[in-house]
Amino acid sequence: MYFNIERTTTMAHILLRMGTDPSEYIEQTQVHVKNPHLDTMEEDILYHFSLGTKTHNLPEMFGDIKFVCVGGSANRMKAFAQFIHNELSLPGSTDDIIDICEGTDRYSMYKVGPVLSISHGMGVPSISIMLHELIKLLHHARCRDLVLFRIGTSGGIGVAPGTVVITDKAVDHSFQPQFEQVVLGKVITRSTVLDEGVASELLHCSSELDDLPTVRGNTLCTDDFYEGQGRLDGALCSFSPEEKQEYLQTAHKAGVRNIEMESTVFAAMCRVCGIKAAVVCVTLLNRFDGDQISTPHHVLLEYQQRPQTLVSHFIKKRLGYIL
Ligand code: R2B
Ligand code: URA
Repeated sequence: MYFNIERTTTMAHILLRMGTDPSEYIEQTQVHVKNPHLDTMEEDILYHFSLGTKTHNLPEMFGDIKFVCVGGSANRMKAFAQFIHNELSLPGSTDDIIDICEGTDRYSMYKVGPVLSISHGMGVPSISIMLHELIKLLHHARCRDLVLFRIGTSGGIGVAPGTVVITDKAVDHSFQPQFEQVVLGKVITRSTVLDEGVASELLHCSSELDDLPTVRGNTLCTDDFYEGQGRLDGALCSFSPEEKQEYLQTAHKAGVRNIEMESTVFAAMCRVCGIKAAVVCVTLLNRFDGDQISTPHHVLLEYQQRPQTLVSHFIKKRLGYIL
């Protein structure tokens, strides 16, 4: 299979580029699942990935993963895998990069060397299902020292379109850094604070790249693109333009610089499971100026490349490709 051939070569690349002291960048951290019942199961079927512990050798397939990148669209995550393949000068052709989840059309997954690229769809329920299975997969595969990124698009608040926002805190509708999950009819609240070290490292990486306007700020996560994000252009609208502006102003004062739809559950689940994580989203518009995304398609494509470029730079630096 493609990933087996790659794995050997990639580890050789990495060892060559590691320098004399690998401990400089390796911190031994395991992926912790927080579910005592998993140990009692004879088999774990990762249904939405079409993978399982009995049907697949997960440690062999995924044991060398060091970076996981998730994003909404399957096409974009395939493009990211191809981009990383070229950036890391991996052997073989990008045409041979296969969808590991080809047995299902729920999510797509691509592995290139030590990098896993997966789509998660839109919204909290979709990414949450994917993250449960991803975290179990990484646990079964005995992965260590991982960084997990969400790369995506967002609406900006008071920043120019095309700005990349590295999330400090993923916040809910009342601008609190928390995610509320209903479990057995009760609300469980989890913190959504992200890894400070990875965020600072990403900001430093952005300073080394041209044409990549980047800021750090809080990210508002909503359960809807239209009314939920204060848009006036949905099929329904229950508020006035003034009320919309007031909410966006309050968000801005609370340090919010962009709005998207997955960051709180992403941050919360990674935090509980001991995974270092970051959210890197480009803004497609400034929501103070409007609601519709009218930017030309080719410009949007270039914007969407920006989080990929930044994360790729981070990965290359970590692997010693760039000093
Ligand atoms: C950003 O873009 C999508 C909505 O268009 C959503 O998945 C998000 O978080
Ligand atoms: N994604 C969002 O969730 N909101 C936007 O405004 C743009 C992209």
